Amino acid sequence: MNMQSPRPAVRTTCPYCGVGCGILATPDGAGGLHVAGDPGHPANFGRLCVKGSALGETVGLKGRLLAPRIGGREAGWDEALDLVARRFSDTIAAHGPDSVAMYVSGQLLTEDYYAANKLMKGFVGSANIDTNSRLCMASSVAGHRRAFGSDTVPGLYEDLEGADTVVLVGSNLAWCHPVLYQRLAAAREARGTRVVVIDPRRTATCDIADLHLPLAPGSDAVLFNLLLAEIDRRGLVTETPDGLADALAAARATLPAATGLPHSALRQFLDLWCGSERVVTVYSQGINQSDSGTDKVNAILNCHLATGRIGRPGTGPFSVTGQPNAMGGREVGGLANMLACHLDIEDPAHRDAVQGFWRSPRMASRPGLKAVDMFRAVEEGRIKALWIICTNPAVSMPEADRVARAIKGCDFVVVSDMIARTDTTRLAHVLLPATGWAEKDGTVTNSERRISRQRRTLAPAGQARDDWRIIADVAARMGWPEAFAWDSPAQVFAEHAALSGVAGALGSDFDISDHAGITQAGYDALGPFLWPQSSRRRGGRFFGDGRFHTPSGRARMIAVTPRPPQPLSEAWPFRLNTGRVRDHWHTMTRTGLSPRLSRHLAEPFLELHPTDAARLGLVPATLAEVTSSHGRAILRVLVTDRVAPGHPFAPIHWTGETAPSGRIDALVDGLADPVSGQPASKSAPVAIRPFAAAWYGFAVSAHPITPGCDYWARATLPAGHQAELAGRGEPGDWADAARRMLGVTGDPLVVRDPRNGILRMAFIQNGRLSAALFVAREPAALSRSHVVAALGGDCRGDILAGRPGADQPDPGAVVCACFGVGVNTILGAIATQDLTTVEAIGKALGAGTNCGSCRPDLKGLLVSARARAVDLC
Ligand SMILES: Nc1nc2c(c(=O)[nH]1)N[C@H]1C(S)=C(S)[C@@H](COP(=O)(O)OP(=O)(O)OC[C@H]3O[C@@H](n4cnc5c(=O)[nH]c(N)nc54)[C@H](O)[C@@H]3O)O[C@H]1N2
Ligand SMILES: Nc1nc2c(c(=O)[nH]1)N[C@H]1C(S)=C(S)[C@@H](COP(=O)(O)OP(=O)(O)OC[C@H]3O[C@@H](n4cnc5c(=O)[nH]c(N)nc54)[C@H](O)[C@@H]3O)O[C@H]1N2
Ligand code: SF4
Ligand SMILES: [Mo]
Repeated sequence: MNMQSPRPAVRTTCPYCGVGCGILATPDGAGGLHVAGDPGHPANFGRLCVKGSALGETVGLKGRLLAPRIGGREAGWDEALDLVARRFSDTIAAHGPDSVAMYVSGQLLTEDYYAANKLMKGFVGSANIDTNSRLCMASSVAGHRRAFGSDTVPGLYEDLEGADTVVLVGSNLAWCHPVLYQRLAAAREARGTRVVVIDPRRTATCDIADLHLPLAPGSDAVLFNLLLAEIDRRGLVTETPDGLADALAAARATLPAATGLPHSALRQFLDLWCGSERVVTVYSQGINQSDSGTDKVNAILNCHLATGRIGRPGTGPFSVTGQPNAMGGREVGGLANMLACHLDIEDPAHRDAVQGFWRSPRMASRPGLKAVDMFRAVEEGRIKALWIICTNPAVSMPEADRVARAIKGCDFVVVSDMIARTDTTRLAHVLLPATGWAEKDGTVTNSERRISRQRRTLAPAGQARDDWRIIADVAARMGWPEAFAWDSPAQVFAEHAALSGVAGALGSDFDISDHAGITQAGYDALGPFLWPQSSRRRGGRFFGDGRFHTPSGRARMIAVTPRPPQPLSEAWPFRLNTGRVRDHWHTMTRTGLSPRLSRHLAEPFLELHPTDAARLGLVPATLAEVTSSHGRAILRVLVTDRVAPGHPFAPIHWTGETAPSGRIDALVDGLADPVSGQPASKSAPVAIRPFAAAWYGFAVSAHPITPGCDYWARATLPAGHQAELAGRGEPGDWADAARRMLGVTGDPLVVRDPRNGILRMAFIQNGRLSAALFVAREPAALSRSHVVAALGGDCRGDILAGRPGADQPDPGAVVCACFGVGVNTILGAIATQDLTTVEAIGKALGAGTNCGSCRPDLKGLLVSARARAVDLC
């Protein structure tokens, strides 16, 4: 094969967030990919955010799991599959179907997910299959089912563009659904959409907010009850859903104090919402991840149901999904309390229909264990064989240390992942290498119910196999070869579509039976489409006709009595909020491979209000030790009034691989919503105190860094690696410690100033900088971008100054990841070229003109530059 021959672009779908952007991927002939937004895809019309744009940097073989492993040694596929099948079969024979479990993921493709659900519910005969969507969408699912009688997202993305008012509640859309945010920002620009952000924290999303309501954490149900009472007072109730009177009574009984919002802001919100016939309320994890998340979802849905603002253009509640296939997982029944195709596991007629379709020997007859309970059962030895696929629970589950211990103590643990070293793969008896995004074929469903093809563009890495095939091969070895005899994902999809026809006949909203007879060619050519797709119904919005999926056909309003979040105490006086950053994805197994994505925020941090910081004696850029009744973390202190006093924020992304003391879920309680089982991941009671570091450090190396000190956080660079470091005690021999840490040999150049504990070392090999270490008693003050840029380049001793010489500009921390434009460069250009708009910055420097993810940051810099200019006058 000619490695250089240009190949045509392949239409595929982004593997990150639930926006589900279409991508044109072109193999570069050397194992890599060029990616661009697909102008023809209705989710993004050609746009991509920074994570999508950087996909090409993450498809290499670095870090991949390339062959099956048993007990740490490489093994053949047959041996590994035989072992998995035998251990699962033996455990079931000895202890019954409920003694085994699968924990899967909203990042699996629908075909993978379908296979896993069929195996567990229909053939093992247990519903002990749950998914990380339990941590993500479970409260939305439960809220939808209570209100609509089905887990249906009624609206479409275009409704955000057609609305007069868009309310974003518990959603940092700018960072977490960037392309949808860009579509909203463009609509606002074009037609003056009013945007309300409801979030205790002032996020990047507030950049386009006409109104930001920094409500007290957990008080959303109070706010939406107040809204419902106001809707009633103004005579805006136009519909008569079931439960209307009780819901109104509960709403009228709700007092505003708990929101902590000033009367004027509250009034403004009520006026805006009530005054906009076309209103969309978008909600996400600030609502779902709560011990009363389902009630909060219903408090929102109530307002739309009472006013009939649902199912029509520019209206509706809108649960934006996190993972690329969170929706597809719900469609196949990946949650322990669902069946398949939105059918009910509790309904005998539904169970019989699915069992008949699958011709399966048995059928789970009751809901299985939800994630938190599942890992408790693992801990207690009730689950004796566990298969984890496409998720990293040792990091992402609440009480993560306890979950990791439970997995470690389990008799038999299988992990399917594409990456060799994660906090979870470390605990497995058997590791199965899965193909990654660019290597697999299948479908995903985005937040607006649009099913898109993900298409294979690269050959599988090493011996990696597709998840659906691995599951089917194990099922065959467990005795059910005929039921899992698919040859391709197209066949799995066809079967799923056929089953959805059976479900549709039983009244399910999810019905794509138009595709039941799809051929390989049809599957190859399949363009993005909205479900449902059947002779009964095709595409469009749900519920505009006032017909719902409840037995009465009417919607149900739920009487919500708001509950405050878990109380704080003297021992744990802070409520820790947790969430995402712009350029990283979850536990970073993929985004961490991209140097570009690692520049925006390179270590775990704690956003703390200035009054809290002052009270705790915490200086910016030092380290804080955060503890809870479950665990401990050490985080960089970022003092900011973006957060409220008493309510700090920390990101979720760091792990045992990247920053072992930054694992946030080690702190988070397993407390879950009683209806949905979704954990309250946004409100961990914690204590905070300074971490007594004797020294702070920053290191770069062309080789992998293995720090081994009390605090470290490492990240990938174009020419190697970097790490932030700190320790309580100093090593006896720094040069020796540095060689071990930085993977280098030889004697370094050294600069030392014992008075302030400054020690700087540079390792130079063949005239090039191969590693450097900067140590001080205070947080290392040096230009990281300068040192990073110097790594691997010609080097004289002057790198030990830690900053550029007077003749070299220092670009500062990277703001625009696409073009690598630093904060100093931007501030300099704003000042010298008199730039006043984000567009002008783009023209001058290129920053913000590709994916647009940094545009809120650029706007922030314009504001701070203006403030500085005023200060100087
Ligand atoms: N860059 C990036 N994007 C992602 C992901 C990622 O890892 N990185 N992950 C994807 C996934 S799986 C998901 S689920 C989504 C999540 O997307 P989002 O839900 O938008 O993201 P989060 O940062 O988890 O939380 C959203 C906001 O909830 C706020 N919040 C906390 N407590 C409360 C409260 O009591 N009330 C209200 N109203 N707000 C509160 C937080 O301050 C935070 O700003 O993002 C998806 N997109
Ligand atoms: N405190 C707190 N905790 C949270 C949250 C929060 O906001 N706060 N958010 C929660 C939410 S919403 C979510 S969605 C979870 C996410 O948490 P996780 O699902 O644990 O996070 P990921 O890093 O996405 O894990 C995916 C794993 O699958 C692997 N992988 C990728 N592609 C494939 C594939 O095709 N096949 C296989 N077999 N493996 C693959 C990756 O390498 C990685 O190890 O975290 C939850 N935890
Ligand atoms: S918004 Fe970004 S992460 Fe989400 S699907 Fe689109 S390109 Fe991927
Ligand atoms: Mo999620």
